[in-house]
Amino acid sequence: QMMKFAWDNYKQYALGKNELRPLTRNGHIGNMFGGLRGATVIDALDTLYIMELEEEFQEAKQWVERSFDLNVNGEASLFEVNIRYIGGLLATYYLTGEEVFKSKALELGEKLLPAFNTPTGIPRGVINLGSGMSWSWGWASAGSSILAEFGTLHLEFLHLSELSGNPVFAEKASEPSLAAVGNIRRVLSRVEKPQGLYPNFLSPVTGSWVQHHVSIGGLGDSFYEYLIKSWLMSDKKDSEAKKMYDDALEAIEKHLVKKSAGGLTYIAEWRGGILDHKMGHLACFSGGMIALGAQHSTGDRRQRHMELAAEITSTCHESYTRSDTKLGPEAFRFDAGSEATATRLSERYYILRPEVVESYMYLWRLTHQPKYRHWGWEVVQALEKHCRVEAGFSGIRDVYTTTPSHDNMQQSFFLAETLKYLYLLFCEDDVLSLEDWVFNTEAHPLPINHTDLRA
Ligand code: DMJ
Repeated sequence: QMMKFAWDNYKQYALGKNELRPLTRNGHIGNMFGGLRGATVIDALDTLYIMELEEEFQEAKQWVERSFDLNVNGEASLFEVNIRYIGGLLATYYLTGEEVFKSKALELGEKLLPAFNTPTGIPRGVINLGSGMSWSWGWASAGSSILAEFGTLHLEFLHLSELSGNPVFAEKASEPSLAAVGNIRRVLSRVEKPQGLYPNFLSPVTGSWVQHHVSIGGLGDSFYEYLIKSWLMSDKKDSEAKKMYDDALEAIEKHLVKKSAGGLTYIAEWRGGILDHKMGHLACFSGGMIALGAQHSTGDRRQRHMELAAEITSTCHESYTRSDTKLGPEAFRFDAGSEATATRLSERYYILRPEVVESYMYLWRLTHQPKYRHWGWEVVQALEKHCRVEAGFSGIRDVYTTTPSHDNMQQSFFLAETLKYLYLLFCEDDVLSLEDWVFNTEAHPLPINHTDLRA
């Protein structure tokens, strides 16, 4: 019902734009997608499909067939186009077997390749989808590329190679330097890691780190996620990815995992050796990731990682329960007497992000402890109470007040991720089973070892 409401309003007021502005009842285009349109359509497709919203799925599919134009000219984020558009199209192709989704994914994938034409093969963050020119984000220090961006291509690009028969996306190009994501892996496994940690900024020209900021939240997050999921998606054959994940997690445990005075476990950020005792909402996906990885460890390590995953998820839950709306802030801190609460005005907002319910979903599926469903239900109620407006769902500017100030944005990831993970939290485990699927970082399911569930 929440998904239908979000979709119906997007369709009525913003179809063909990227996202819905639910208060002003119009569409938002934004500047991340380089002239591509319909981000919400593509992000919503697989969610509509798995929720069996048949009529709505057909509306979305029809838009893709009739109106989704790839001949655009504009500055796109390589990362966002990959996780939302390519991820959404691939997942819908695998779920439905309908060719239109595959052919659009492949055509769009080709348009991203020029971003990899750098001295190291590490792609730049921004690409003009028309001219193929690429450059780094203006805000990224010294023309660097971002770990969470170039490290979050592997799952989709392997499928692009598999489906197209063209090795250039993945590993097997005749010239190794032409294999887009294989090459990224090579650069990363060779570069020296300070104390085993991966900083967030790397030069695509020299292949060295530009700044020593490490975070499991924004700028770093999905790089770690794609290591463990690459291994799982390969049916546990990509042992290089598993080793990189294990080593990275060991360094994170050693240097970043902390316990607050009040007993809450959190993952701090690291700036050139100095800890910043802050966790972003984005970092809350890590409970789910660590639990998923723990399933494939043995003995002490398995138990330790399951405990860590549960503790982090519980801390993220605390960041929700300690607010008046029961929704969590963009970032929360553990300093100056603060425990899992935002201390800065600029960090009090909630933009319909999924990471906390994502961890609830994994922890539920992997432990079946009822508390995760209870916590998920608290989120459903809070979303209905504070984020539902007349024409859709909106983010809120301050989770610590129940007098609503809405931000007038229904993010596309709310339909791709937040509502999908909530739905899966209350489904049987065999709906998109973790044995058969990995979710890309936008919650688009990709089959493990290319198993086709329709077979
Ligand atoms: C999503 O687009 C993805 O989950 C991404 O990895 C991080 N940010 C948003 C949701 O918060």
